[in-house]
Amino acid sequence: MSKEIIKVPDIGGAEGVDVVEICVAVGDMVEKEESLVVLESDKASMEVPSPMAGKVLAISISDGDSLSEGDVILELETAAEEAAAPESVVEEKVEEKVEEKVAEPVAEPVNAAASSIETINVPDIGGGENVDVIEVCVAVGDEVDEGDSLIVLETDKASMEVPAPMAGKVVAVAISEGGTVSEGSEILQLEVAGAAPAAVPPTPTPAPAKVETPEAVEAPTPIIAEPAKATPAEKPSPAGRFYAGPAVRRLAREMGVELDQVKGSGPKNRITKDDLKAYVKTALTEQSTAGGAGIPAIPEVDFSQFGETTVEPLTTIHKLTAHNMQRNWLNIPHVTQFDDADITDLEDFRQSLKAEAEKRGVKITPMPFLLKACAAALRDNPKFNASLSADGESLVYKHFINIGIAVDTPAGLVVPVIKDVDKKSIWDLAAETVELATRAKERQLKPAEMQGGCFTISSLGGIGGQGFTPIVNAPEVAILGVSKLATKPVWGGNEFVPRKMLPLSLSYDHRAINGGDAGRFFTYLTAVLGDICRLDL
Ligand code: CAO
Repeated sequence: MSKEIIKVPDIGGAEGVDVVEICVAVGDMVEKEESLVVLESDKASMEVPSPMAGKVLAISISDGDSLSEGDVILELETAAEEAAAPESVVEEKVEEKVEEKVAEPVAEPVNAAASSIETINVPDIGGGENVDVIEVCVAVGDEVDEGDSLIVLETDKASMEVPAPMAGKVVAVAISEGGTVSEGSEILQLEVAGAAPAAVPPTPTPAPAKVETPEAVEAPTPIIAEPAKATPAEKPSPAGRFYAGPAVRRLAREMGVELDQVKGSGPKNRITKDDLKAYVKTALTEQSTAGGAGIPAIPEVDFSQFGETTVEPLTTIHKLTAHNMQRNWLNIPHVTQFDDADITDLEDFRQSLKAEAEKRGVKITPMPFLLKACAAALRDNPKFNASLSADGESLVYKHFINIGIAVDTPAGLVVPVIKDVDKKSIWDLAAETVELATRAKERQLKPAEMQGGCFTISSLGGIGGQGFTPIVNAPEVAILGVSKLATKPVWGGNEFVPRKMLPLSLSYDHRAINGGDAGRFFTYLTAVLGDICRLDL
């Protein structure tokens, strides 16, 4: 084991380069070539890779520090054989450093008219051949200012931006993301107002001074792109800007993340690996929350730690119902209104039909009367027999009255639809309710028998309860919940009298229906249920 001091290598003579990301922490094990720190000058970003594998013992820099060649970055504990490697590493990298500076992008004037077309080529990129184009920052028609980034290139060690050497309008783009370029490759053509500038000859790039082998190990020199003009960090490019080092860009590509969606927390809003990880974590959490509405996920609990458990998969119907319920609950601003209908007379009448019902072989419950009463209320209050258009801009009124009935089956909740309720007799409706409910429980319903509903009745009256708030069955705009009939004392003017009161709850979509509409519908409905003479039996 030995301790090695890792210093800032030759960074092309740049002084006072900002530390924008420290990629490691004390205690981390790093591989050879793994990024240690991302530096950024006003002209380029660069990553300093580790010259050897080892464990980070101490870090001597902080985010935002300004570094120059030779400044200590960190201390590494390395295996003995790793420590022997530095010389060769430094030698090898010294060779790589030749011509590391990048010349001004070359503008080749086509003509010198008042408005000219300039071809912008890839400048000297430190001898790099077939360098990946990872971002094209402009599109045909964009106006660019001098210094705006045109493309971002990436080698395995650094990302570099090629800025526009002059202001102008992009008239053609010769490269695309995912392609490769070399020095001299055409990037794009720029329409430049005024006289064309003289061609800028490639700046001969001085070889850097030979690096003396220091006592301490120098990290390999990154390839540094020095575009001619600085791209101000604060200035967004026409295509929108984000700052990220090559490692982050690589990771983002691997994970399929669009970096322009990620908020950077580093200096100049640079996107760090942690930002990327946090973005992916949030996206996954949101995805696992059904509906993706940004609602915090319900934490998963291992219930077996509290006692014995069994797991039963949901039926398809149950899963579908759950999905629809959540969709409707999240999309519809629900209001639920409550009232009791005095069905004393209706119940007397229903009881009087029992003998006839038996003869007809039909069971007569309150349901057919509810269907009839709802049909009358829907006819009188057409907004309840409507649906909102998908764009929410209009109401679609239906000139037919089809009512769904929620049926509780062993496989889950299903809603068969009785068509043209207003045109059917009490006996027809009673028979159809039993028939559809039976076939629903036997899972024999055809899809068409569950479609075309205008309104739904959900009756728990045969089961129990004083009231509940049903969820609107979109795209319908209202649903009636029916609870258990109870005999209650009602003030008759002189005394309390026992009356059979049916608790009703009306949920409606407040986008389509307002409180006044609902009040009128409910008043009409309870009046019809309370006076069978008004029911078109
Ligand atoms: N109050 C008191 N008794 C009632 C009643 C009420 N509101 N509604 C029905 N009953 C009685 C019936 O008269 C019948 O009594 P008898 O056997 O003595 O005649 C008994 O309760 C059972 O009725 P039923 O429930 O079988 O028949 P129905 O026509 O009222 O309802 C159906 C049919 C299919 C709607 C019902 O069986 C059902 O599945 N209901 C559950 C719906 C549900 O789960 N809704 C929740 C949806 S979540 O929003």
